[in-house]
Amino acid sequence: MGFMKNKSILITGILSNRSIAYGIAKSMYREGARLAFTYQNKKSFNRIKKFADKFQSDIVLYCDVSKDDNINSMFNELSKFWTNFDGFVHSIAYVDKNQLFGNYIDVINKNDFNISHEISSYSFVAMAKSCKDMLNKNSALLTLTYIGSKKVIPNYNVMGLAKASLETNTKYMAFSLGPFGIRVNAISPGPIYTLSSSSIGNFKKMFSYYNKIKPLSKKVTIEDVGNVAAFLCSDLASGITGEIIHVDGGFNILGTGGDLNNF
Ligand code: 0WD
Repeated sequence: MGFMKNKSILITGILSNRSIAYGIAKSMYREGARLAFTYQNKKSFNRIKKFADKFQSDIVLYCDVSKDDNINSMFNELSKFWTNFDGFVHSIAYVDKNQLFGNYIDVINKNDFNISHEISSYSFVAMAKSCKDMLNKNSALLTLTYIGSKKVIPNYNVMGLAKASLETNTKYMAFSLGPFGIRVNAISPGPIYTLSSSSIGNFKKMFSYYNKIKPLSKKVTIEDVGNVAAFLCSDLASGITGEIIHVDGGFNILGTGGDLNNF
């Protein structure tokens, strides 16, 4: 019997089978969760439908989180399948590619600043606000962040600020929803090749540097992230809320760059 049996979880942010949300869906499904999915782009419906079939789900809902109305109508649709449920995974981030390469001061502008924060941080609390009354006690909400929130990662630029906002959002949400028995956490994975990450300038270089210096030699996979996500959204993690859990092979503990084996 899986540790997520009887849990109903909504998964956002699957774009391909390389998406982190895909690894999360795989782990949650293996542990017995019932899943529902959202898709952002009408063109990707067929693809997401195939993933949903694979996870024995017939719930595939349109949602572009940049519009509050859209979030509300998506949960309204979801309520036709599930009157109550046990949480959602927010695996969504966006900023125009022009922000992900170059000197921060030179490329930043107000419009991209606002969009990155709205989609990558505000949408997490907007979703929670919209579905709060549908969430069972012992529900869990989960988002995905990145170490660029705390330390400078060249070319990550304004997304670092948006992730810092998302992490603090996670903590305030945990405080706000704790009395209702709802937990809120974030996972901070190491870099993983996906459609989004490949648009970050020099990602390949940064990826190989990270893999060279992190304590664990194995590469972090979407399955590694998925397993931690399943744990955090299960009752096994009933005492954990407001946390940012690193699934990065230990990269975040380093206080120095360079190849540790050469010290
Ligand atoms: O190295 C990585 N891949 C890392 C990713 C390391 C650490 C953290 N993360 C985070 C990302 O910042 C993001 O929050 O994990 C989350 C998922 O990232 P991913 O799996 O790398 O990305 P991907 O498979 O491309 O899916 C992210 C999706 C979007 O993809 P595109 O490429 O179209 O931006 O977020 C969705 C969309 O499907 N998304 C939206 N969904 C609803 N409404 C919206 C929106 N307005 N905008 C983007």
